[in-house]
Amino acid sequence: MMNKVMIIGAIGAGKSTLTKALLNKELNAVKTQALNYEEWIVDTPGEYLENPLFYKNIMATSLEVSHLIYLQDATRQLSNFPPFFGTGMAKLPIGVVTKCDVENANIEQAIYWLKQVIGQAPIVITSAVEQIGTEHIRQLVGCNSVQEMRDYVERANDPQCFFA
Ligand SMILES: Nc1nc2c(ncn2[C@@H]2O[C@H](COP(=O)(O)OP(=O)(O)O)[C@@H](O)[C@H]2O)c(=O)[nH]1
Ligand SMILES: [Mg+2]
Repeated sequence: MMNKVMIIGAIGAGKSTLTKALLNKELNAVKTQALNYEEWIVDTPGEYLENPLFYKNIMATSLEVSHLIYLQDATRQLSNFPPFFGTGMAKLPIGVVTKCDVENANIEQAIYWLKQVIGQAPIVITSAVEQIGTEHIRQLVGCNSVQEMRDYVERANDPQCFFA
């Protein structure tokens, strides 16, 4: 199976914008109302995370992918993830902080939230609009184990991409 990633995050966190940036693609900018399959990425509606009734959909769709991106918007003070949400998912986790380009972004707070969600996992600080961190995500989705992701992060030697 080709490695694939499903992106989970709150409404407006930047899932669809990141999807576009990862694929270098112009997708239409309308709000994501349903699962959106684009090449090796499954973009999800923010409602999937914000309404616990949809958790079963996240679980079911995760069976189709190798990796899950847990997306945290650095411009939001709150997390929509229940604690340890990611540790119950049997897929390779990647924590992603979005909107690091925004002046009032609180990256430390976003990292703190992601650590609560995914435990031990790579975290990448990104801006989809400035294409910061996107290549790290592509490389991590190409990895086939946590150890491969660890090795990649070590080789990359970039403070914007680290193991929590
Ligand atoms: N400054 C900045 N804005 C972003 C970034 N990513 C997304 N946005 C903006 O955040 C808003 C919501 O993005 P969208 O991708 O639709 O969020 P989604 O609901 O998670 O799919 C849009 O206005 C985007 O332009 C980013 O990296 N930097
Ligand atoms: Mg969207």
